[in-house]
Amino acid sequence: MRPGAHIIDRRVLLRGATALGGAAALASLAPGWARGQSGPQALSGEEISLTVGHVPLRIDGRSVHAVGVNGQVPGPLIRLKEGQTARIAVTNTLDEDTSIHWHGLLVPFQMDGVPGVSFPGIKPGETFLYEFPVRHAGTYWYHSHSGLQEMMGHYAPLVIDPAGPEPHPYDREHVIVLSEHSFMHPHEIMRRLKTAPGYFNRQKQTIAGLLAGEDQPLADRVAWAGMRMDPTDILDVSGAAYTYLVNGASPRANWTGLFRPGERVRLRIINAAAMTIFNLRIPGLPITVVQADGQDVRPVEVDELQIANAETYDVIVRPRDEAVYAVVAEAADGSGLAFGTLAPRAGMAAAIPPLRKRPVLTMKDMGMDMSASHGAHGGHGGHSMSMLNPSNAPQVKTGPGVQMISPMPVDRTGDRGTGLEDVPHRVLVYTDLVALTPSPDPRPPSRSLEIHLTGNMERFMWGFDGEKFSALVDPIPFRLDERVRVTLVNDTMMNHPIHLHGHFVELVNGHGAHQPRKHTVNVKPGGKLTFDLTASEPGDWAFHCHMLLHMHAGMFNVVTVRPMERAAA
Ligand SMILES: [Cu+2]
Repeated sequence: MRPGAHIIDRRVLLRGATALGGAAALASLAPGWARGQSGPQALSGEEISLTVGHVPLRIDGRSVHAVGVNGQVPGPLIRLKEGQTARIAVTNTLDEDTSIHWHGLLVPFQMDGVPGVSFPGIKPGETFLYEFPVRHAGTYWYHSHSGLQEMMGHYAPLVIDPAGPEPHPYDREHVIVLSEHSFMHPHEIMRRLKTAPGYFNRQKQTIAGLLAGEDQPLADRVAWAGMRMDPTDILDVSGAAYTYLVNGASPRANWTGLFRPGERVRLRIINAAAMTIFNLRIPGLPITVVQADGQDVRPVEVDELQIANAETYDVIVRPRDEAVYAVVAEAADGSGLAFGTLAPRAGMAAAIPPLRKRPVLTMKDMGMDMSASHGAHGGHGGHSMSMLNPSNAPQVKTGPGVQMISPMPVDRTGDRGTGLEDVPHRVLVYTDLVALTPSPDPRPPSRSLEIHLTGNMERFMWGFDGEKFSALVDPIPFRLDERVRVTLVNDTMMNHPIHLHGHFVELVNGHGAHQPRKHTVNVKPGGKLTFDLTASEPGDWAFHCHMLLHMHAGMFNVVTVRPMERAAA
């Protein structure tokens, strides 16, 4: 941002703060749906107007500058109906370009909202008209694809009601948008990560922890240090910098959703965070998952689920008594939590639980499943040599941007997510997801493709196949309507939620024709994951990690889908 822009931001912020002030500001900024009500507050119909601009946000009494939509963070809920046409005019009042990407919606690529890929972006003072047919139902969201605006508040929920009957009936619903906000500007966060990796990791292992028998044994610790890896480095940006939010409300502000005992309450959970994976539970209430990434799945009952950035899960809970229930979304590194309450009456608050034991990464997260031969990693630093063996992946361009190539990556779709390995209750894993209806494309894949997720945590460099995105990187070509099996191999020790625009991919998880369809798939540290893709949508599509700063640092490419004759040219 230019220096002058700060002055303007500040003035806008001060004016806003003076005009509204304190709790009144918070109340008037929070949209109706975010206050636990549902219904008429949503924007719906054929014509919708949105304005992107500076928003003075208050979190726990402190003011912070945000970028919002229609003066709100999160922005307004858009509610559409399958089969309608949407015409959404977006006006930019910022002093920099903006954009809106409709995350998970199948739209013509010119309406997909990625500057430089699908359209030029929306200049300051301009209005861009998005126009597209609404082809499918489900819970989605929308956000900026310009700079780091998403990290500053430019995100919001989007719900599409089905044209036909709802396959999973419910009596009441609440939208739950999980996110984070920092009092530090995103560019400053990025700068600190570049200069001091692990800057926000306040949970490093200590001598006291070692002596107490917590964390890693000494031999492992010496080995990890030799490889310049930190097993507590789970999320790049932690609770040290972030306040975690439910519908824009901090844990203290306690977002509350109401219910009447016995009702089936549908929660549309959206992870709109820029850098945070959440582990979500509602102690005392079983959670029935009925939809993943907007696509219906066979109901599966769990006690906790992990939701990566950009994923959505629709769940149904059924509180049968007059009690209050805590909605707890813990950051996967255990550094903080987002919190809200489900209650039979307004004004009731559940207790905020303490954080659980912080997770520590294992050899499996480094792409070495040594469960069968524990002695092999006795830890003398010797196996650091094997961390960069390119024979495992000849297509990866090795260099400073590649710190390791997973020596023995295994499919981890059946594994619990980071932080949930040992919790004593039922946890959703990807292999639990079974599509309600069979795949629209029964053909077997005609070719397969492997893409490596690479990085150097020491330098905060990220990419695909060893390359940071630039104009020089070749796009990934698909022939229109071809069916391809794609395997993503994670050569890093971080989770990467990978998002392909314009398509649903079918996660290969053992359920054949009922493989779940997703727009975002989280590839676990050191592991791999496979999906089938029918390249049915012509055009240029963004393909990237949804950790915003990973994308910003280069884990991004363009997928092109072309008819055969043009692909050959
Ligand atoms: Cu990533």
